[in-house]
Amino acid sequence: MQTVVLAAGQGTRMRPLTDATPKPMLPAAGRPLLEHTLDRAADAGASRFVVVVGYEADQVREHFGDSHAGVDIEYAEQTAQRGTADAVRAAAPELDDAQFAVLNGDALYDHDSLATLYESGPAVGSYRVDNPSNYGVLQLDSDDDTRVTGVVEKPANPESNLINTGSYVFPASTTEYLDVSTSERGELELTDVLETVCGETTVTAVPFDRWLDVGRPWELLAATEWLSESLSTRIDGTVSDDATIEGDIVVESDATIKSGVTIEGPAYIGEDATVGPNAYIRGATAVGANAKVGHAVEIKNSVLLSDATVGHLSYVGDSILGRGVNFGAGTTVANLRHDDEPVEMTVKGDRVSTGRRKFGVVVGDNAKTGINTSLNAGVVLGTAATTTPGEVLTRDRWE
Ligand code: TTP
Repeated sequence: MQTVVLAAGQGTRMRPLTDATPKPMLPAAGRPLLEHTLDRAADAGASRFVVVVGYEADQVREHFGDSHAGVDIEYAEQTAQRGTADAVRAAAPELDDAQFAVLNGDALYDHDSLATLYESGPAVGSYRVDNPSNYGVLQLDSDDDTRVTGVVEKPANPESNLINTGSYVFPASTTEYLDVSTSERGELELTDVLETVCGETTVTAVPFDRWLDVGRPWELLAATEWLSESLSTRIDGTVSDDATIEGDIVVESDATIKSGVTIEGPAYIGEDATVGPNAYIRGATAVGANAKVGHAVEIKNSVLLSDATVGHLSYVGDSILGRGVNFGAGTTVANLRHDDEPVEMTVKGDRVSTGRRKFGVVVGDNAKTGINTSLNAGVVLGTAATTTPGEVLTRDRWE
């Protein structure tokens, strides 16, 4: 089935990690989110992809070129990010006159559920949650609870706990309904298009076993945890004879694991990366290409993007470090509150719970810490921001 994949968004809730990187290109377990989505869609039955690009479009085009997993890719450009209906409108001229799937390029779907969605069109992928009021909740026909009649955004009193995953199979005629009016939050929403389609034909809710929308920084850790489950050991780089490796670990070519290192997988060590000597890596950790983890450093359940360096005697837990970050020696991340409550973060000016008892810091590309910096749980250090030696950072610093 022809599949439109939305990858044009600005990813504002993911800042500073998206200051120069489109969100679908952020890596989980060593590969961009979008690559995982395309893989699963190809397995589920995608016959061709129309990838909608916009924000930092060239990074997507250059990475994927004109095919992935044996499936041809065409690109559609969404010049301004006006919303998901507008993104599909940008793709419409590329579509054949047949039903088509729409997926978000920054969400993860379980393989079998996606295959079921493809077989069940017209259909919407749905997911059961405990807190439906935070999502778009599916409205279902009172006589047939597999039939979708619409979507209500963030209802105070949700009528079900089945939410919209943003994955759809639409009939060909949907392209006639893409001109919707601007929603309350100021966007052209695909859910408004869906409402019209539900009035025209039967749309089935396909419950997904697993789904993850990667919108905010801690969800990138959740994506890494999920995708690390399917890593299987592959050592293409060099591992010292006295390093200890447990669990499933990928060590890419030209990566070096030095003497005295312990890695408890699942873990991913990218091309040309260096770990150790005497470092300790645990949890679902991914170390990007050409990153450096120095002597006696501990990294736990974290993501280091390419070219990040963590100097000797540092601790990084439950954190995300952007491209080219440099942590001075003795930098320590706090990842737990004294009151044991979930760590909070500020996202677009709002204080929100990460839902995680353990959560560390989010550091933008090329930020640097002075030696012996302490970073408090939930703090953001922005792109190219710095700290002085011995500084204790308890509030976000964006520049
Ligand atoms: P969102 O996650 O709602 O938007 P976003 O990715 O821009 O992130 P943020 O809200 O943090 O700014 O978008 C859902 C999907 O749709 C996602 O895959 C990006 C894509 N999208 C577009 O392709 N074009 C658009 O205009 C918008 C708003 C989203």
